[in-house]
Amino acid sequence: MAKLNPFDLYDVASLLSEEELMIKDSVARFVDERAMPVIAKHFDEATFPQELVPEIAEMGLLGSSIEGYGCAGLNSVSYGLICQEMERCDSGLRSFVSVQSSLCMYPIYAYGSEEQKQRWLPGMAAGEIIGCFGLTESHGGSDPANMKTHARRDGDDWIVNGSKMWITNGNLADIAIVWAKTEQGIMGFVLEKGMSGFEAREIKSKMSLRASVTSELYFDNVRVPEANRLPNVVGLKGPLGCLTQARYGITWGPIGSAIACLSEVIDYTSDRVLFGRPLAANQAIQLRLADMARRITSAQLLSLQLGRMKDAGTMQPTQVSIAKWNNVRMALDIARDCRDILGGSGITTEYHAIRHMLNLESVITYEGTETVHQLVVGRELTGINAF
Ligand code: TGC
Ligand code: FAD
Repeated sequence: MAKLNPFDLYDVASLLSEEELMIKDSVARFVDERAMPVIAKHFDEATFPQELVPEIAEMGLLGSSIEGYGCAGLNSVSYGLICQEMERCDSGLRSFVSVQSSLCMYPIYAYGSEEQKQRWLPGMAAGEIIGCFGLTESHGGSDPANMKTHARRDGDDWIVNGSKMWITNGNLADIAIVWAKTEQGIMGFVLEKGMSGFEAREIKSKMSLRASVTSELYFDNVRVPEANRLPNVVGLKGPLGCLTQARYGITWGPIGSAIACLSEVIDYTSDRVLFGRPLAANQAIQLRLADMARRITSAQLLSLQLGRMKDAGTMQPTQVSIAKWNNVRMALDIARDCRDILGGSGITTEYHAIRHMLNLESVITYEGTETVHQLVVGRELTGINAF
């Protein structure tokens, strides 16, 4: 019998098209050759690896699902594989791609005017214009309907006041997609760096997502032209529609983190000799490794089927919630367990596990906390809204 691939026990690769495999392999090569060598240093120094952005853009990884406007027009499974390979390196790298693609380019593409698409999307695909997405506010991210940020019409402009919290890419961004209450309902505005009264302040002392920029955004009477309002959506379904896109990608990303951690401990436990035999020869260790592989396999199948449903146009938000909940929980548990198996070595960033473990503490919170996704599923099952 052929030896199985420990990181693809159900041969999910055989369910991918040639194009999907090619994309996965080329992103994997980029990650191994260019991103892996620098990531621990960036995490230690709490810096985002901005030097990688031109190559990420060159490979067509920004807004990869969009047709036209300089974008690659790939399918959803390919986008998922991009997220998986990026997060095999670091959640921060995947976050950058998620935010730019699903939270900034997607709303311009889905809710913007033709002029807005022409104005921003090609530069964003090229990595020359960086975006951020401002929905969360400090008084409660799980309940965005309760936002305080508001916009008031003033002639041909809008006046935006308020603030946003925990915004990925905030201090890197040239534009911010900001969701604000208006008299007509929640609307999306494209704020530009340098607009008077618009300020980003980086959040320091993070123990998680250290290789990613996270910021607070402040709006003090920011005058925003009507031409910068996304005209084709009103209501919470606007931002939530973007979250569905990003959460879909996030179901794939943590599979990458989990594979990185498992791969590392398979090597480590094979080499490390304790009590006269390799650590991997102990039943207690093999049980743990087997459990990790079982959970990774389930997650791979869940995300692949989700991607196929997305490409077929049948995917529903509740299905995304199940996979986001399952796959992030899977990866967080695996990263924590791998950290333990590495013993003392597991506490430094020389090994991947603790970095992934700390990152996944954010991933389980952002894009809907684990509880939010559980309650979405509960609502589907019972028909009762428990929020
Ligand atoms: P609810 O009444 O359920 O819905 C309001 C309207 O929105 C529609 N809708 C959705 N549309 C698309 N996708 C979804 N997932 C949707 N969920 C709901 C819904 O049909 C309705 O439309 P309409 O036409 O009837 O008005 O809203 P609710 O206020 O009860 O909220 C439900 C809840 C709690 C699930 C929602 O508020 C929620 O998801 N909260 C969590 C917020 C969240 O995830 N924030 C993430 C911020 S961004 C981020 O974290 C980026 S991290 C990026 C990175 O670095 O990778
Ligand atoms: P809260 O909503 O205050 O939740 C606190 C706790 O209460 C959680 O455990 C939650 O599960 C629980 N809870 C909430 N409601 C209920 C309920 N009804 N029943 C039971 N328990 C409940 N946001 C953006 O808009 N853009 C970004 O780019 C972005 N990037 C981020 C990057 C990082 C690194 C982090 C950490 C966050 C980011 N966020 C971003 C914000 C993120 O989406 C929020 O942190 C998240 O939605 C949770 O909101 P909160 O932190 O205010 O927690």
